[in-house]
Formats: sequence, C-alpha cells, structure tokens
Amino acid sequence: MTTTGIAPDRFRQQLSALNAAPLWDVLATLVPPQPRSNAVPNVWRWAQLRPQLLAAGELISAEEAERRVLMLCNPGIVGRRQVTDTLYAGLQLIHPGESARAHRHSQSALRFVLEGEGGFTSVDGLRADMRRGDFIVTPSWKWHDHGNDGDGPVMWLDGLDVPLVSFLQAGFREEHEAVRFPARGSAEQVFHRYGNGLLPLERRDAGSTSPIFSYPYERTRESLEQLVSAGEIDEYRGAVVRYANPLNGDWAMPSIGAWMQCLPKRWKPLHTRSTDSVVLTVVEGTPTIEIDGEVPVLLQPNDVFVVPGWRRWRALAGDTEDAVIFAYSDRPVHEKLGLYREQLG
Ligand code: GTQ
Repeated sequence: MTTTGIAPDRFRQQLSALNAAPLWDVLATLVPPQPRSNAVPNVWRWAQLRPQLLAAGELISAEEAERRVLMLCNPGIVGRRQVTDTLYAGLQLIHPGESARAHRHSQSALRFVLEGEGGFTSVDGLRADMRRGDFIVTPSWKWHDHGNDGDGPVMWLDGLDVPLVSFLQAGFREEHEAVRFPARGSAEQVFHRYGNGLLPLERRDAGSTSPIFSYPYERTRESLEQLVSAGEIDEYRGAVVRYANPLNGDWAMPSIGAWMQCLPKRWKPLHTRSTDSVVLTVVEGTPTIEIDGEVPVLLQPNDVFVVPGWRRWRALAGDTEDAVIFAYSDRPVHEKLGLYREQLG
C-alpha cells in the first residue's frame, strides 16, 4: 500500500491509461551502466553468399530491382534490416551492361569493391571506376547510379547509415528522370582538385562529406606498405589509415567512419573496446577475430564480420601472411555527440 492507499497494480493501470509510466521499474535498463548492443558478433561467409548473389542475378535484373542487393541482417536484431544498431550492410551485384538507375537519398552510402572489373559508380555524373579494394562514397543527397562496362559480374559491399537516419526520421529519396545522371567527368578530376595535398584557394564548397569520393586501393595499399616498412605499427590496429575529408581532416563521411588496417603476420595486437560498432571485411590474408567470451573466428577474403559496440576484441593476421582489413563504423556520430569512449589494452 502506498500512502494514498492505491494498490501498485491499479496505479500502473491508471498511469498506462494516461500514457505515463513509473521510471523506477525500468531505470536500470533505460539508463544502463554500460552499453548493451542489440547486435551480436556474426560472420557472413563470402563462399556462401557469393553463389546466392549470383542466383539473385538470375531472379531479377538490376533495372527491375533498382538495387540488386542481399542485405546482411544481424541475427541479434530480429526482423530488422540492419547489420548493427545504427548501420546497414548489403552485397550488391551488377552484370555487364546493366544499370542501377540514378537516385538520391539523405542516407550516406559507401561502396567497398569485392570482385570484378569494369564496374563504376557515378556521383552527380562524375564517374569512379570500381576495382577490388576501392572505397567509394556516395554522399547524402547526391545523385548516384552504378553500371558495369566489363564482361563479368561486379560485386561490392554497401554500407549505409539507414537505421540511424530512420531512427531520426530524417530520410528523403528521389528518383532521377534518366537511368544515368548525365556524365560530367571523372573521380580523377576531383582528386586533382582536392587530393595531392592541394586544395582550391577559395573554399566555396563546404560540405560535411569529402569532395573526394573515390579512394582507390592501389593508393591506400601503398600507404599501408610504407607504414609497415617504416615500422609505424599501432599497438592495437597494426598499420592503419582512415579515409579522410581533405577539407577539414574529418572522416570522409559525417555519419560513417572508414579505415583500412594491415596486420603484419605473427604480430599480436593489444585488445580494445569502443562504443562504436564495427563492420569489417577482409581484403587480403586470413585474419582471426577474437572477441571476449566468443569462439575466435577465422575469416577468408570478402567475409564480412560485425563487432558490436563495447566488446573487447582484436584482429590477428596469423603466422603465414599479412592481413588487410577494411572497416566502417558509426564512430563519427559517437564523436560528434561527445559519446565516443574507448578502452585500450
Ligand atoms: O546503391 O544506392 O544497398 O540506395 C541500399 C540502398 C544500396 C544504392 C543499398 C541504396 C543503395
């Protein structure tokens, strides 16, 4: 009995009818002592999904599907279409001569190329050729279409901030009247304007996304190689570079951070944990992911793996060859909101 004489059950019913509820029932879960991701660690095997992606290619054309993609659904987030609490991942296929028609949306997207020659993404009519290991950004609200001028299938990993944008209910989308946005040039031109450590004298194009939208693997690999030879190896992540916006040094995209790591063979990194949730894929080698409390997972090239936030983990190359890992996470959002925390060691 409370001092007013109301039975607790009746009290809760009355509150519920008034669309209110007592905080003290749920305080510990509403404001938890530490993060508890809904996502679980999981591996998506390329050897299993590649045949399914090719099967999708027989079921539906890229034109019909608009985007012919297999979504990667985290088993901990039942019924949802996301790989972590905030991020989306998918595997996209384009056959020679096909087009994924031009559209634009508020969601930011990245492409990480897994297989094939001759693929391209165009952003506002600027064309970026897609080769294995390339990282390509399609910024929020920029027109983009994809195609394939080669003679075999082209496949890549899509990373988007879809769950985050839907949580904020901030999403818009539009179809372009043409399948392809009119061609205006190439990603190379953009690189010459904003790369090479050179920028336009007057800055008229402030934007929260990097003007450079194509980061070819050749250049990234070369930087990692130089770091490895110079012995510039981070204790936690090996030789590591992040994809940057040259205008402000921030991440290439405002909501998704992406980086690439080279883990030297026989080298043992220290563990870390951080609030962001990481989606990674293997570019070279066969690294093992160790997460506290989980069975270690040996990855093959193009396998996709998720490390949910606030789990202590590390990635090791093994004894025979170096490993190269591409990763993306929601870290920029954590940083911007003052929520990013990490524990090293
Ligand atoms: O290529 O624009 O996997 O809009 C999901 C939504 C890819 C894309 C996805 C998209 C795209």
